[in-house]
Amino acid sequence: SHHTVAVTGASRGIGQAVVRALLERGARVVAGARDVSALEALPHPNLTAVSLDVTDPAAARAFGARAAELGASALINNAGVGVFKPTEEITLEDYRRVMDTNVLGTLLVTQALLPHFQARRDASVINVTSDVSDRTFAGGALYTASKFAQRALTRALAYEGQAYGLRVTEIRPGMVDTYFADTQQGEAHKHGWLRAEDIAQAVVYVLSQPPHLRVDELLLHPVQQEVTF
Ligand code: NJP
Repeated sequence: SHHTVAVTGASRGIGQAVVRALLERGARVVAGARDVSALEALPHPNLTAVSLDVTDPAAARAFGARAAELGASALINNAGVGVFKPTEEITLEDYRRVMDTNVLGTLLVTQALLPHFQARRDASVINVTSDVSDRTFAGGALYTASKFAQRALTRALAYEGQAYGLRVTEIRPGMVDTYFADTQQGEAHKHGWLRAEDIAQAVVYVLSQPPHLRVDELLLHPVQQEVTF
């Protein structure tokens, strides 16, 4: 692949695996996260590390500008956080952190690249949402509200992007063994969960399609996860 791809939340977990998989495929990658030292721990001639807090409009604009300058043809909105609590325990701070990162962050970074993508007419946006972007559960109010909203942003962009050849994809992972929701990678109870690399391969699949094909959505679960649709 000769793409230049912008990836958010690239310092660990799924985002880091996406960066590695794309670099292995010969892509140029513009990787953003707050933990720049983690981004820079993966030195590669085709990797540009950018300090990015997706909730910061100026940082999102700078990230988009850098990616546009490097000729980005794809954006992977992957940055995200999870807080799981019963409704009565959700604080204003929880609300702002989850909604700002997952919803506002997706909006700001997408907006930062859209003028460039509108001019190119062959770009792709992949939003890593969740298998719970259309269902919920006890303790999931805040997180699933953010993922329902992120799904809505994704789908509205798909409609709008038709006018300029934009291909928009929602990747919806079930349980993935990462650092998600203040956990550690490799914890015993996560045995059998999806690996970050599994999601990275889904991203590679979407970006490898011929120009006439758009992948609207991919829903991916570990076999051990309960069937829920
Ligand atoms: O989580 P983790 P995942 N600005 O914690 C970054 C979704 N998902 O890889 O800024 C910029 O290992 C953070 O970087 P840093 C989930 O909702 C997961 O599992 O340096 N970046 C780190 O690189 C999310 O959308 C599961 O702290 C920010 C990355 O995000 C996506 O998968 C299930 C940021 C998080 O890495 C990746 O999560 C599911 C900010 N303000 C959906 N805040 C699952 N793991 O089971 C955070 O359904 N990041």
